[in-house]
Amino acid sequence: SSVSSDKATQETPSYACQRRTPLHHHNKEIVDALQILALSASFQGSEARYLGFTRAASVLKCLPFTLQSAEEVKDLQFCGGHSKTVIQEILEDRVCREVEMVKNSEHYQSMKVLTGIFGVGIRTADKWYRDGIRSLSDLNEIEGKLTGEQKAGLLHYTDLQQPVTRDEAERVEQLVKGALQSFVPDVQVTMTGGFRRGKQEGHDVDFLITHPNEEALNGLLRKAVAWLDSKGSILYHHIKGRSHNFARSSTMDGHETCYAIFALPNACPEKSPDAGTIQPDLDKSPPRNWKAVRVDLVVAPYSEYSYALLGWTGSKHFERELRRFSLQVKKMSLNSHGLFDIEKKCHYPATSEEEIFAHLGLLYLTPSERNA
Ligand code: DGT
Ligand code: MG
Repeated sequence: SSVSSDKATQETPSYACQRRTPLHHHNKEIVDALQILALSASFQGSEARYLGFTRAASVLKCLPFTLQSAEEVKDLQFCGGHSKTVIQEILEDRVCREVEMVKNSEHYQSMKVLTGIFGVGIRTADKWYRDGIRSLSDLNEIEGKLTGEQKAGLLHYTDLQQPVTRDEAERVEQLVKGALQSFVPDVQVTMTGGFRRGKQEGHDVDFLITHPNEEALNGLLRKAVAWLDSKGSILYHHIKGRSHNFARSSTMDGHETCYAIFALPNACPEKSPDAGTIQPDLDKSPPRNWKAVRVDLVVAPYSEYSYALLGWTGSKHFERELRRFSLQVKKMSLNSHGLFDIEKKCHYPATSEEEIFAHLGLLYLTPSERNA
């Protein structure tokens, strides 16, 4: 009908950073399917196909209605032919054969398990796959070749596969703040990543740390992490130092960062009415009173804080689009440290995220509108 095709032909700005992408949207089934194909493409090393499916999924996240007929798909913008075929098949048959094939393929399943290990990227997982490794138990044979990070990832695999809840993230925040404030009482700590965008669960908890006085940040991360470690709160960590001589124009980010696995103590149980009754202890092994949780701690100097906040809030696709827009449309290079105008050869300082959007000539999007 003309009404539905009008809905689909409404102008969609081409970059994800030019549109509001809410956390909850109307086309979950199709978005999930496209994201499986995107992931599979990335497992196969095909960056172009990964981007094609990711962009199509991201466009659907902004649609203000649920797609119902294959007819509506024809006019969708920024959806390639392959993605459109997938969407139409799902609308007509409820399932897409290609997606089902991917989900059942040995490569996809093994890569999903292997890249799910902390410290294992696509390249490592694919190399292992080509060496015949299919599952976690196969990794015991090459245990000696694993990095410290990967050994820790394997050891805490089951816990780290469980999503981190918002309540757990807030308890991590208390731990982190307590440690940092014991050295610098007025240090600023902000939870970033998916939780800042309004997600109720995540794969890790991300924090950004800053202070108006740059001196106060010197050595702070190492001291706070050592303090937490001494209390038994840390199962694994490594700190990447600040890279002082990194090129401002590069896409690499060089903030001092701690990649950690925390032992998060369980929440105190609510007193139940029969709290006093004696329970028979059938299982002799003492119950574990902590959960392993992935935590990233990033330190940014005050002058770069807004750029670091924007860069660590995500989503990953939103960040990627923001940098692509900056470069292609504005001829500016954006990263978590600042914004550089390539033609005018100057930096743009900013004291808020709003200012950065303004520098780029973009409508301001709140964190919860950046779920691209
Ligand atoms: P999740 O999976 O629930 O934790 O989802 P997010 O959105 O929190 O994803 P995460 O934790 O992987 O990353 C949060 C944001 O931080 C993401 O948009 C990109 C950014 N980010 C992640 N790793 C790095 C990094 O090494 N350098 C920089 N500059 N940004 C990073
Ligand atoms: Mg995160």
